[in-house]
Amino acid sequence: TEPIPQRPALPLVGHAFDIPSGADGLLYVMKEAKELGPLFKLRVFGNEINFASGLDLVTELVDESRFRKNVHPDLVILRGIGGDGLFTAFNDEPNWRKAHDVLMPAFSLGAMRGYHATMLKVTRELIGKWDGAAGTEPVDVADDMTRLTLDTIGLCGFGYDFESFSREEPHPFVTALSRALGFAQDKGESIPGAELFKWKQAEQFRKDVTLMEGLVDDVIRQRRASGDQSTDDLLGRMLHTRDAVTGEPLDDVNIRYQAITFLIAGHETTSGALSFALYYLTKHPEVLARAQAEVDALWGDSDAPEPDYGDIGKLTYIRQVLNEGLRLWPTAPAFAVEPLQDTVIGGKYAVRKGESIQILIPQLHRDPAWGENVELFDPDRFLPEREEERPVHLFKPFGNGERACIGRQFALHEATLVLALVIHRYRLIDHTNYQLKIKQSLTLKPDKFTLNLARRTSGE
Ligand code: MNH
Repeated sequence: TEPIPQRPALPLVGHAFDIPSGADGLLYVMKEAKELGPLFKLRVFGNEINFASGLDLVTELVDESRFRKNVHPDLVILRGIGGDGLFTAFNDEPNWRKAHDVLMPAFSLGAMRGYHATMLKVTRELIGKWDGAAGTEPVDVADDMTRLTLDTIGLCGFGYDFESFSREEPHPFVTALSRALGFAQDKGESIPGAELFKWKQAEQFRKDVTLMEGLVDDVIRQRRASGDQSTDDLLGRMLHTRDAVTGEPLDDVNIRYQAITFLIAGHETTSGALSFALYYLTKHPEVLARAQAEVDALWGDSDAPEPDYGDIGKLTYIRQVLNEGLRLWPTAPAFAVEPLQDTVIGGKYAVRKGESIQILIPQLHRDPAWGENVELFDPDRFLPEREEERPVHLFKPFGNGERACIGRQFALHEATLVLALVIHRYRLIDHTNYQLKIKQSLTLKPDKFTLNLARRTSGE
């Protein structure tokens, strides 16, 4: 075997000083992957991190008979927010299987039928706001998409209305969340022990977590008090169904962690995906024209289209646009795996049982197997007839295997509906000649992307 490629490192600190913080850190590891190849190692103080990206290597690493999800140190920090909720649960924590089984039915394709009307209602609130801005003032795309996705998961999952569109400022949950994520990220990157000097931030972190917990505790209490026994949303399922294996319901502490997990995971990534899609549509008028032709074919020039559940499946080009955006900027840009046993990967690199290997999704999504010009935004890569020839593991925006994203159908149904209605109604005016800058806080978003909107008149 050979050692895993790595740049010369300083004693003790390792590569810590080479890695820029925030989104530049992601761009840095992507550049390193280009230069060092499909597998390389970074060391940040005591933590060693392997980064994998080539198609062949990733195909090996997603084999669940040899590898499983790795709950790496950054995820362990996030357990301070999400506890043993699905996203941050250790593989062998019994609550993972229990909650997974209890919640799965709420994410079936059929369940989307039940969420459709609520998703549409929230989209109309976005449109109400954007109608007011059209021709008058620019809109902040990622901020408004965050309003939309938070309200959607709040209502669909918990019957709770964040009322984000009647607020100037983000909901306090969002402010607390982004500060808490920032603290967690900072903690992961800083010198071990440095947190001793960051007691003020640590205290703020505890306050932010308390605010989020307080909100979900209220929601749970209200539902219990209402006597509502229905099981057709996430909260109803968690409160009123029993796990088939143990015959037990989820415990109260776990329900709180699941609620926080879903409120976070259910909105951060989808809002980023919508924002990137709008960015690329703005920069590619020929793609926008095709997408508008698709929605016009369904809804004509109606001022108040009534998309029904069945329409979403017909919006295949919109779906291609979303997928191509997720190819270039998968909004959850990495997931980690670990070997079940000591093993050799890539034919020559020894890795130990439990060792963390991060799969760098944006780089996998730029593998030469995508063809030439991988940086080019081209939704035709996702033409239905080309899906079959694409290697199965070349596109992994939702992670892998049993720990893959449970909310994938939910995200795609919501995002397809929203994107379709938005481009049906507006022209997208790139008033700043926006240059893409990525913002990272756990997930990726275009930073400071604003658009001017104008209502479309027929034929435009
Ligand atoms: Mn989601 C896991 C990406 C939307 C709830 N999600 C994951 C993982 C990726 C991911 C990648 C795997 C992480 C890992 O292996 O460590 N998720 C996305 C993307 C979108 C998304 C790119 C939108 C676009 N996710 C959603 C939505 C919800 C959701 C919407 C909820 C309504 N995701 C989850 C949960 C998990 C997860 C819960 C953890 C699943 C598990 O481990 O059992």
